[in-house]
Amino acid sequence: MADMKQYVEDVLNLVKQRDPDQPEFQNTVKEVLTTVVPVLEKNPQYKEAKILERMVEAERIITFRVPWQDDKGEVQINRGYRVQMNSAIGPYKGGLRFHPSVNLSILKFLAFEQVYKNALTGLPIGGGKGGSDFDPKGKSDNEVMKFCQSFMTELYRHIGPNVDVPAGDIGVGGREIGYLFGQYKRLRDSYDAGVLTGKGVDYWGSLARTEATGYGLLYFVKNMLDDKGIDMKGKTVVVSGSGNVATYAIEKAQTFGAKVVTCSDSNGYVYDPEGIDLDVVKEIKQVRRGRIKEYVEKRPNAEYHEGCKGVWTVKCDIALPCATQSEIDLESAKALVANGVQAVGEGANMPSTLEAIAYFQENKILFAPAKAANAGGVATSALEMAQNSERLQWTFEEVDGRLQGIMKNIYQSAKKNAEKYADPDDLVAGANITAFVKVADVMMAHGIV
Ligand code: NDP
Ligand code: 2IT
Repeated sequence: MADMKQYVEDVLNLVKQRDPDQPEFQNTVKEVLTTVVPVLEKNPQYKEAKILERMVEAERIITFRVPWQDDKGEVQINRGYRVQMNSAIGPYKGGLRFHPSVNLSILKFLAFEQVYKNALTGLPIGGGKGGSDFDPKGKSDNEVMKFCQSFMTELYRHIGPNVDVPAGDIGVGGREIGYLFGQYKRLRDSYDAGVLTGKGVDYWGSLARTEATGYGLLYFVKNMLDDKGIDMKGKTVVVSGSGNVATYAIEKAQTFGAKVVTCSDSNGYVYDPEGIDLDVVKEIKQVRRGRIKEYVEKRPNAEYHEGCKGVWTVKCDIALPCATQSEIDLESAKALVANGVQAVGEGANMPSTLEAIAYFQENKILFAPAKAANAGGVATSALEMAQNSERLQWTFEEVDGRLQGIMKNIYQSAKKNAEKYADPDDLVAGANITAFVKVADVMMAHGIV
């Protein structure tokens, strides 16, 4: 045992040495590697083949200049990235994030997570991530289009339906995917629909892709609660964020009979004691691209609080972080536990810090880790790729039915490996082990590449 623990320590030190300025990447690598020690023990061939050292090194990283002109005619320069982390199981697959905080550490953490998340789906996709420090907030449609066209003018040479298939993430939704696809099509002069997912349903997009991450999160959490005999009906739920994932998480939680009392954006959160009115949220966020504080204008009994961290002090049975990384730190985890939270389901990527996860686990809180719980989005992207390959579009019910089956399968395989290798309720270890073994075995089969 000591031997493999030491091997993991050595690789973590190597990552720290090579990328001292990449804390997010170091954290996600630490989370995965420390949980797979028992499988390394049983499979010494992984160490001989230096599987861990290979996994922590991206296959390829592309960075590029994105020049564009704003509405005033001023020239703007952003930085574009694509991290092609691992293509063992299939073409690189993963979203694009447009947010001023984007840097290589954040994209490498997201790309690393994506490799194992994608493996969990059981579908043939490798892992990657990309994006830019471009801030879409306050930009006109014309500026967003100009930016997307310039971004794609470089990115197009690195992607393709069998090479690398980007999709959305923070700041990249249907509008951006439309502009990106339009420019790709123009540059290639070929209708390669499978090069991007999250497309509009009238141009080869999949029904239910928009809803898939939020719905999938709730399917996963429901599986986890059902297993413990806990009914979601009547439960009080706290959600953070008010973007794509948060919106459809709220929608499905409400369908399951839960009462969602909060949502937020980066400025603050709203608390609605009667339950969030999702039509109001959709009108503010999807139609007007406004701020969440406008919610109280339509719902006088609701309260708006400046600052998004306070959302975790609201009493609830279930917490669903659906905004961004590290939004639940140890202090917030303590507040949730003190208020009696029973379950936490991660809709965002790495929303809980390592200290927060440890605290939830010490306190026996049911914990659904991001790479398992939010895999429904990318799984449905893979279903979109399948539909594009056969040039057919499945019904909403067909896609949603498959999504439910995939989320159940992810839950069951994570649970099985938690029982086999760790604490039976440790789905962090269970999910990591399931995914790691799959990726590692395929890398072994491919030889030293
Ligand atoms: P959106 O851009 O649609 O929404 C993001 C939401 O999070 C907004 O409400 C935004 O508020 C808030 N937010 C963003 N950054 C911060 C921040 N630094 N602090 C506080 N709030 C913030 O993105 P998505 O809903 O698509 O993504 C949300 C999370 O889910 C991300 O972690 C993403 O990686 C993850 N995810 C997304 C999937 C997808 O299919 N879209 C799939 C799996 C995971 P504001 O408007 O003020 O910025
Ligand atoms: O984090 C994620 O899984 C996503 N942003 C979705 C990626 C995708 O390719 O659909």
